[in-house]
Amino acid sequence: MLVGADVVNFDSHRKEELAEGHIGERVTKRAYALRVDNPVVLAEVTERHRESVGRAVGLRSFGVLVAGLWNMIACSRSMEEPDMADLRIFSYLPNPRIWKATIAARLCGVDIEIFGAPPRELKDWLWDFDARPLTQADKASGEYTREARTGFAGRLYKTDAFLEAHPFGTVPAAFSPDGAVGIFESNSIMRAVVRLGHSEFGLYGNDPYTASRIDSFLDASLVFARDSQVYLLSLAAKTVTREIYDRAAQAFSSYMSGIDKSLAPNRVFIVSDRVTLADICFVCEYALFSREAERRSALATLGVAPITDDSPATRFPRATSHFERLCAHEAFAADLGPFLTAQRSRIEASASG
Ligand SMILES: N[C@@H](CCC(=O)N[C@@H](CS)C(=O)NCC(=O)O)C(=O)O
Repeated sequence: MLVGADVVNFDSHRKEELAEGHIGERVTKRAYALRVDNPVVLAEVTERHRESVGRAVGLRSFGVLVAGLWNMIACSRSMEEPDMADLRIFSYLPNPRIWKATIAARLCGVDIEIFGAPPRELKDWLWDFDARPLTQADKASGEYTREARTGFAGRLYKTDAFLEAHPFGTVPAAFSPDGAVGIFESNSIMRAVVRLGHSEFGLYGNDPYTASRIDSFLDASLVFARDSQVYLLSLAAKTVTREIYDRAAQAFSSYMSGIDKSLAPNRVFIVSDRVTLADICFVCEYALFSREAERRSALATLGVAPITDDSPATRFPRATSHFERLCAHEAFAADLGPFLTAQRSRIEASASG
């Protein structure tokens, strides 16, 4: 649990909202429901969420039988007025970049829906507002075929409408409910959530100066995220070089020093007296970067150890304890909890293997 009077305040606001049946409750359910690695939660989903679950989970997990069920549900649903979420996000799953949006959504009562599949399966999806697994005809037509650029290899399948909404062609890809507006870059998707939500929680500050200071942290995170992404992708592809490693180490050190300093001498949050987008972004970027420790053997071939082996808790004590405290909060734990548990076993396996 977080400490400090402001947090207590913030928590009680949220509970009040939820007690009134606020849609924030649905965010949590929906986010859980759409975790492709946890199909058990199907039972918890309400009737109107089933189509999304069928798409995100069913086809992968249960094959043709569920595909039939999915079609039945989709047909019956098309006869009703669809229950539109405030924002739709398409991505590979799980994806720490999306957690920026899901955490923010839980904290300010926005209803988002998430479509996607694990990274290796997303190359067999049609990337679109109505994203779905590809059919043989989609593949054969050649109409949607594009060269992958970042994080994927070979071919991807994207509609023209997707590329119009998302000119950089990347995921996570968010859309307005009618699909007309595409929002890209995970920080901007998180900003969209907060602009759609309840401003009284102060997630984006309550005055132009505070909001701009929050932006400063988000921009700084993007500089770090660039080197972090190059490093993580090269680790996964086993193409990491000493130069990439050194750049990532430098970027990590610089970002973490700034965050640590922002929390000095004993501030509870990075920007204001309550949680903001700067805190959410930091937690997600740190979690994403920490995945490097799962690639110990790829690093050993360079004769180096994971960058996070060099005791971040000693070098950046405020930043690391901030991460831990926020991860324990329910709005963060919903995403970070399962990730950190699974990560512990992956790191153990990579150390012994
Ligand atoms: N900085 C972006 C990163 C997005 C990104 O680079 N996505 C990659 C996957 S890691 C992608 O969609 N690549 C599509 C392609 O290769 O065409 C964010 O935070 O959203």
